[in-house]
Amino acid sequence: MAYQYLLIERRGAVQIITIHRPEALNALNGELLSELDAAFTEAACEAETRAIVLTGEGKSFVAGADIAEMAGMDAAAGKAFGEMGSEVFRRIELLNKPVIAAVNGFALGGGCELAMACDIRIASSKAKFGQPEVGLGITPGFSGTQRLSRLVGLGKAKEMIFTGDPVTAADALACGLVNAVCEPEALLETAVAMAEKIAAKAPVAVRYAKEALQKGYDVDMDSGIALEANLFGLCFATEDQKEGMRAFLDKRTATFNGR
Ligand code: CO8
Repeated sequence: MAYQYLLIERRGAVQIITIHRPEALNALNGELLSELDAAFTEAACEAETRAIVLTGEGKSFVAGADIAEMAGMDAAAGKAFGEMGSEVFRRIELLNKPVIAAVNGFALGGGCELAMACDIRIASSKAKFGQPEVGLGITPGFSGTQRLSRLVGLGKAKEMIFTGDPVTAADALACGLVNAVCEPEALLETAVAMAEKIAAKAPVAVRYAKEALQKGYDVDMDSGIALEANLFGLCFATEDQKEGMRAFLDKRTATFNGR
């Protein structure tokens, strides 16, 4: 499918999705959100795609939801727009494949929320993260109040959201908002290398591990352990489990077919 605001590139089993709306620092309008949803849904269905890297073109990852588009909204339209973004981000979070955000620059408002919906965040040393919404008269609306506190703790999330102050990549690393920071020129390759490493593992096992981590995070410990047990058991119904263990015993590298 052709997109107005996205560039799609394949590198073996890794798909790179680049947000490309540089004239507005990749701000998320309704159309861009719909395209993101379509691109991730497409990637979810492609057997050859085993991991996804999401990045932005230019000096911004995403500078937030489109303020010009939101400016005239009433309460009902604001709620609908917030719900739309939250639903798209939730689908990314629950996608059947791992998603790595390569945060190249500004990740503000909806941009920070989009990065947080990804499984892993790698930041350029030039990246800036923040939830500046209260300065615009709104709260974070794409689930930022929920994900930020889970990642950095309630106190730090309140500080970031109440003040609206952005944090540097180094600060984001220190508070657990990102997994790693690297030089801007190494960012994409670092993210792709991690995605390739994941893509070489057993795809069904990676998918079940993501499901156990993601769904188990929001339930009590015993329910989470039961969820893990079910998924662990299902792994033994896959060809990849047979291959992975046989390869270990044969002292060779496993080749997984994703079944
Ligand atoms: N929306 C629309 N346009 C934007 C946005 C945005 N979020 N961010 C930047 N742009 C546009 C600018 O208007 C400008 O356009 P033009 O050239 O036509 O004037 C162009 O991008 C370049 O921007 P700047 O000239 O401002 O670039 P600077 O390098 O000087 O500044 C900043 C970069 C600091 C990132 C600055 O652009 C900025 O502060 N942007 C807004 C950041 C922000 O507040 N983001 C949060 C938005 S609110 C949000 O995301 C809520 C999500 C939940 C929504 C819930 C639905 C109701």
